Amino acid sequence: MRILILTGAGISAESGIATFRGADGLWEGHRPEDVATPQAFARDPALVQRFYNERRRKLQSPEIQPNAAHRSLAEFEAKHYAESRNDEFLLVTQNIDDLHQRAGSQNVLPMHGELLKIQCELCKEVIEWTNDLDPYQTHDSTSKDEDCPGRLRPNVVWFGEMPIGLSRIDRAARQADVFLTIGTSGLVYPAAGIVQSTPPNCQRVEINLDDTPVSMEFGEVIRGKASEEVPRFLRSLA
Ligand code: BJW
Repeated sequence: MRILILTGAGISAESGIATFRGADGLWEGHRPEDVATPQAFARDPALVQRFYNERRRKLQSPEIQPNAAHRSLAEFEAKHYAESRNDEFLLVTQNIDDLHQRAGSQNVLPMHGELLKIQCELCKEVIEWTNDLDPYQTHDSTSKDEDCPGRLRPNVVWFGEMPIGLSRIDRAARQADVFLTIGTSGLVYPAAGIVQSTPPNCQRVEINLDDTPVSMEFGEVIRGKASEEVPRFLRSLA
């Protein structure tokens, strides 16, 4: 059985990470569309870096830990797909936190990037990063041997930029026997459109607290908390 999973901010909400579009989801009154764009970074780099600095700091605080949903996905993969290849089990996440990896998931594709990495705008080198980033910090400031003058930015995918791994995701979707989506609003593309690439005989399951604009694409909709419904659903699959 080939299984493709897509997770969004809802799976990390119970770990204490705010969603984007929930009641607590606005950040200082800014919509994600106003902060998570290259235009916003060009216009107000201090604001955008502060947004990511705060989230990077919070992600590393001791109270932020994987929850039962993250853990059950990792356990399911370890138990049934430990030796598997060719993305028989693929966990695509839109989240930039590292909670799936910390829970022990192996085959994870973070399609919107990773908060604990930064990228040089000029040479595109990706660097692991746990500290704050200054608005105009340049690559050559990170080490005395480095002479690239490019500006550093969070290694994340903003609106208008190309998400990571799209052809791999499309291939996994076209071959999926089960497609499970967890805690995503179905508002942001191309992630919200992955379901449409799954074959007609694919078991399509949506776990979310609420209906989404793409709920009608799923044969099974499970309404409830990810921490309860994901372990329950995975037990039913096994
Ligand atoms: C719970 C829960 C609990 C809560 N249990 N559930 C049509 C086709 C293609 C593109 C477009 C299109 N129309 C428009 C576009 C362009 C644009 C787009 O989608 N815009 C929309 C606003 C309409 N897309 C892009 O620009 C993308 N790039 C692109 O399209 O490139 C060109 C291209 C063209 C054609 C094909 C392929 C490519 C890039 C999108 C990048 C998104 N970036 C962000 C920021 C990342 C960095 C960061 O984190 O800061 O990604 S925006 C933000 O939204 C973030 C998220 O990953 C993403 C999705 O949010 P998510 O995860 O769904 O969170 P929420 O808060 O919205 O929802 C949480 C859900 O959880 C809710 O439903 C709750 O009910 C639920 N929930 N608690 C279960 N306990």
